[in-house]
Amino acid sequence: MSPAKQAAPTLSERLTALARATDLAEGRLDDDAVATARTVLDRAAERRSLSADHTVVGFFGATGSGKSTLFNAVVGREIARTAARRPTTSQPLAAVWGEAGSEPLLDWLDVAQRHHVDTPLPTRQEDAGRWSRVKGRFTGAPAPEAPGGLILLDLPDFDSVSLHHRTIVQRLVGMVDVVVWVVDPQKYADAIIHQEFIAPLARHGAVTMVVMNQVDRLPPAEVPAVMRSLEELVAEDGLPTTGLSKPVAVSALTGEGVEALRARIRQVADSRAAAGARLDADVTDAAELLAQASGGGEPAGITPQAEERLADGLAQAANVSGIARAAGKSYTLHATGHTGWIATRWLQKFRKDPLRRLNLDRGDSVNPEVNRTSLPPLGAAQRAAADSAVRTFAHDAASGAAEPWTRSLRQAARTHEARLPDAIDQAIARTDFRARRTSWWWIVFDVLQWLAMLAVVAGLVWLLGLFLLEYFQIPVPPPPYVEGFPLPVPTLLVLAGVVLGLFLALTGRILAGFGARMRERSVRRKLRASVAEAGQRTVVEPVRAELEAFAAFRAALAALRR
Ligand SMILES: Nc1nc2c(ncn2[C@@H]2O[C@H](COP(=O)(O)OP(=O)(O)O)[C@@H](O)[C@H]2O)c(=O)[nH]1
Ligand SMILES: [Mg+2]
Repeated sequence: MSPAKQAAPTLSERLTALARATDLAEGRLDDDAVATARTVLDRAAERRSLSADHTVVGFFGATGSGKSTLFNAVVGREIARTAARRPTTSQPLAAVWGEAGSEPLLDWLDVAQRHHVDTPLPTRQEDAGRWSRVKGRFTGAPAPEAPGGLILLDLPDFDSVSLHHRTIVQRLVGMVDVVVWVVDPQKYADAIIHQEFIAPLARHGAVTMVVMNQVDRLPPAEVPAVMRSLEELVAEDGLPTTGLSKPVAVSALTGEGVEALRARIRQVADSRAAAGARLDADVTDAAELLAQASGGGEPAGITPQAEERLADGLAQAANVSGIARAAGKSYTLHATGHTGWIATRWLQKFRKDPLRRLNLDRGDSVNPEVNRTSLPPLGAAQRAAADSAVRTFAHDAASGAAEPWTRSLRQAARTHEARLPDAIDQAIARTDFRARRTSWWWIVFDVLQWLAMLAVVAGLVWLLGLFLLEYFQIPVPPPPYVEGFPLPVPTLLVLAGVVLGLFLALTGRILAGFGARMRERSVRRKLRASVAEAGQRTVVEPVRAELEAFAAFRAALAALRR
């Protein structure tokens, strides 16, 4: 694929590219198009393994167009009539020039009747005695040094009443190297030959000949008009009307034009290029069919925004916000467990950790490989959210592509549909909530709270002692005072302890609020990342692979384009 490689691809390269495109089309595009491509690939492999020295030329046409008579005329011997037991040709019959390598080729063609001709195709001079009026305008090409091998086939009628005959014709029209359409002045305009036979092989102009036989039946003055009319029809079929496929007028009866036809056949055989040219045209046809099946347009592909949207949808399905909120509340609960006023802390025991309520309270020690949450399976609404996120993602990625690829991209997005809820669950299980981690400032608050409580208790004990001593009328010195305070030290201790405790509880709660919000945010971020990663694995990657298949398919078709 180097940029320097601009030269037209060889047949081998085109076949390789077609094989690649066909493999990629399999299961994605229309089965008929794929089957056609496979047939072309198989036939090409077979034909290329057989004699490259021989050119197989087949005479095709309607009943009575004169194929067998013309066959004999071209060969210069009455082979067809002697070989055929019935007046209509029921089996393909071969005239073979060049023995070596012809047998396997004829076996592949499944032609049993073979007539080996040891002399070259006769020339005009040799024919002179056979026909009373020879009007060959064509002098013929000079005899080549090493004439190419030739297999000329006389075939059953394509409009035969016998299905068996028609099957033989259908098979061989796909196998011969050169197709010769033999028409006659009466039937040359019949729709069947044009629509069902000539037009489908319109790309095979380089290996197609069109012959108007029986021109002797027309008044000579009408011949040019009839030939023009045939030329127009052939042009409508899509064949070029110059070169090999330009119609020739012949008469198997008088020999008119037979030499011109022979010269064309000789030329084609000697060039030894027809077999390759035929396969080349077949490849073009098969590629065109695949391209049609693929349809126009191009998928939009995966955008970062689409990935974001998918992650959002999956996060919603996974209840990421709910879990993050629970993690925040859990944080507050644990924080206030350390920072709250000692006197009221026992009330905390009655509050359940929101993470535990979600079965997500498992501290730091998790084995991510086996761990799963005990979250209930996704509910209907959550499933619907996940489905809709996946569908939207596939829709966005496929937008602009034709139907088969839209379908295959949608399928790709849902490859792991059944696994998605599990993957989401695993993603949550893998996420480290740090639910049990204590913050350093909790410890500071905890110590200070206990000190505050100690002060309260010490003050109370002191005051109680003073009260008891006074009650029992035991004289005691007055409690000490701190400079500037109207209250005695034990009372101050109690008051200061209570004030400090409440102050710590209040500031602790405010700080816990900040911390909880941070924890909530971080858990949400981590969960979303985990869920997004699960989405990447189960949805984005398969879609990406499918987009790559599309690109590879396109590239393969481009690589075989001439
Ligand atoms: N006038 C005339 N008759 C022909 C010509 N070619 C074939 N025929 C006759 O047309 C009939 C059918 O010929 P045949 O070769 O069996 O046709 P096929 O069915 O296409 O093989 C026979 O009676 C032939 O003699 C031709 O060029 N001119
Ligand atoms: Mg015949």
